[in-house]
Amino acid sequence: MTGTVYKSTGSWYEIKDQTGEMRSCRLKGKIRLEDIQSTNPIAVGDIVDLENEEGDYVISAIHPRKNYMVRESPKHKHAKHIIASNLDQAFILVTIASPRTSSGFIDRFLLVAEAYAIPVTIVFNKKDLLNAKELKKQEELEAIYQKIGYDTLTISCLDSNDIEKVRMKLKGKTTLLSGHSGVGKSTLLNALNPHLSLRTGDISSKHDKGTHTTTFAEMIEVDDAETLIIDTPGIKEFGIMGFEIEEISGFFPEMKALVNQCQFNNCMHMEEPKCAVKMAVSRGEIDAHRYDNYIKIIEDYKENYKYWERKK
Ligand SMILES: Nc1nc2c(ncn2[C@@H]2O[C@H](COP(=O)(O)OP(=O)(O)OP(=O)(O)O)[C@@H](O)[C@H]2O)c(=O)[nH]1
Ligand SMILES: [Mg+2]
Ligand SMILES: [Zn+2]
Repeated sequence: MTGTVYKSTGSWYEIKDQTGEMRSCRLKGKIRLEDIQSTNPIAVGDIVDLENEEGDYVISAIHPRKNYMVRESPKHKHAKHIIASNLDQAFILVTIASPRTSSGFIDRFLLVAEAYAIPVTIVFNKKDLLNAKELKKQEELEAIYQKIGYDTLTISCLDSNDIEKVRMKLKGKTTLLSGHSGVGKSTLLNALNPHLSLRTGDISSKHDKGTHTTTFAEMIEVDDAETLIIDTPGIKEFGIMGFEIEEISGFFPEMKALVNQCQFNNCMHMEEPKCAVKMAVSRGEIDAHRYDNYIKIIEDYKENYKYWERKK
């Protein structure tokens, strides 16, 4: 029998089996895990085989993943944490204020999604809270990301028309919902389906941050069994892992489009001469913040890379 992982708490997994029944399962004792580098060998979205072991079903194998979102484990440096797998698309929920989402976070998320060809919609939430200056800032950000090919949406969870726009984009798909704590992921799901009554949290007035209300990723059926959303705990930092350093610029679409015009075909757009990307940045054709975030990612990565070199 096969099933889909709806929730994982580390030792127990909530699985919807092929007949539609929900089951609590654990991992079979002797299961061979290929992904030993990962802190969570089984992720929400995984398709698994189930075996009957003395009346209880246990997970006996994981099917190959179509794709997945991965980051460095916040608890174990240099270990991977699979956020979710087998996705049709991802929504990154972003807020300009309460809490403020950094562009570094957005760009890291986009790069990992790009690596696995997962389409992303950047959803700007809490538009009802923005003053004129913040609204302008948001429109500028939207324009930057639209120009390089990303879909954007501007919403408020308090606005039922906006909720319907979101609903249309979700229909029939499996969507990962990600973002900092407090941006409104669970609130959005409750607005889509009030029967869910997911716990939501307040924004700390002192730190302008969320309070990590959702603690485990969970697959949720909105409207019908084919429309699936994965609600996730808020992410503070999105550590990049698992790529060759030279391939990272290829996950920035605007850089990828220019690399053929650089003097060196393996140009990383850093110190190299006659770099088409750096020229485009200086002409304002590539957003300077995106480029700075890229440089920061590479610098962080080099630190980790030293570590991996030593481990070899
Ligand atoms: N004004 C306003 N408040 C919102 C909106 N969306 C969410 N909120 C509020 O933001 C706070 C945090 O919302 P949550 O849904 O708990 O945020 P979350 O992203 O699920 O947070 P974690 O589970 O901690 O990752 C709650 O107080 C919500 O009521 C919105 O569009 N407008
Ligand atoms: Mg939540
Ligand atoms: Zn270059």
